[in-house]
Amino acid sequence: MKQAVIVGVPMDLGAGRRGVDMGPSAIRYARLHEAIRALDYTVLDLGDLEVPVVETLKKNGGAPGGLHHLEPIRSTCEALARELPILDDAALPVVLGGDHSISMGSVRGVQRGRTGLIWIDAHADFNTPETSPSGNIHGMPLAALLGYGDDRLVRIGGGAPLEPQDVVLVGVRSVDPGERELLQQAGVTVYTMKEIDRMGVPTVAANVIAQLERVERVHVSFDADVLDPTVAPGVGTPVPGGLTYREAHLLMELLSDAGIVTSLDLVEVNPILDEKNRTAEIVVELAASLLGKKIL
Ligand code: 6HN
Ligand code: MN
Ligand code: MN
Ligand code: MN
Repeated sequence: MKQAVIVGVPMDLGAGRRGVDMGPSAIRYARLHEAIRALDYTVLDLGDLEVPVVETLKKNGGAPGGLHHLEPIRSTCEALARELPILDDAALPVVLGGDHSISMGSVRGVQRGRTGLIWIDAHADFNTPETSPSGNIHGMPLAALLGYGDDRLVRIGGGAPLEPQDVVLVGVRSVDPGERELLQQAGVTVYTMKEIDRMGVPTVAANVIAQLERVERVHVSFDADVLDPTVAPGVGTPVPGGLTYREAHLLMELLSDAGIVTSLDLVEVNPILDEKNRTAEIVVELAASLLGKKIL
C-alpha cells in the first residue's frame, strides 16, 4: 500500500492578510484523510509545525522594508525542509498551507536529484525584494527556488537552485511589472490562462508531462487561487478568470494518469473569506483526483 504523509504549516506571515494560517485545519476538516484513504493509501499525519503568531512579531519581523517577516518565514521553511527528507522515499508528502512561502521549505525538503516543479497558481510568485510591490514573501517563493532574490530565502534547505527547464507554471493571470521581466529572463515555462483558453487543459497537461519526462521527482505546488473565484472564494488574493471546476479536475486527472507526481502542496486556502469551507472541500477533491481518484 502507498503512504501519504501530511504536514500542516499554519503560516500567514508571507501573506498580506490574515486567515491562511487556518488552512491546515480547514483542509483536514474537509476530510482530506478520508479522501486519501479511499484511494488505497495509508495516511500518516505528522501534525502542524509551530509557527509564530503575527501579533507577537514586530511589523516586518525586524527585516528591512520589502521582506515582511523574513526571519520567522525563513526558520519555519528550514524546519519544514528538514522534516521532509526523513520520510520514507516511497511516501508521498502532502504539505498543507499556509501561505505560499511555505513551498520554499517543502520543495527544498523533497528535492533530490533532478527535481521537476509544477506551480499551479493565478500568480507567478516570481518577485524579488526589488520587484515586489507588496513586500509580501508569498509573492517570492518560486523566484527563490530558482536562485533569485534574497540570499536568506534562496539558501533555505541548502539545495541547489532548480533548473528552469524543469519548472512549469500553470494558470497564471496576475504578474507584476518587474516580476514579468525576471520571469521571462529566467526561462521557466509558463502556461498562462491565455494558453489554457487557446490550447485547452489536455494539450497543456501533455506538454507539461513531456517536458518533465527526464526528472527524478515531480512536486506539485497547488495554490487555491488558480481556481476561478466563483469556484473557490476562500483565498486571500483572488484574481478573476481562473480555472473552472472541471478544468482543474482534468489537469489533476491527467497528471495522475501520467503517474509522475511524488509530492504535493495545498496552499493559500483562507477559511475566513470562504463560504462554508467550500474552497477547502474543492482543494481536497482536487488532491484526490491528483492521487488517483477515478470517475469510473
Ligand atoms: N500568492 N504578486 C503579488 C505580490 O504581492 O507579490 C501577489 C502574490 C500572491 C502570492 O498568492 O501565493
Ligand atoms: Mn506583514
Ligand atoms: Mn502562490
Ligand atoms: Mn496565488
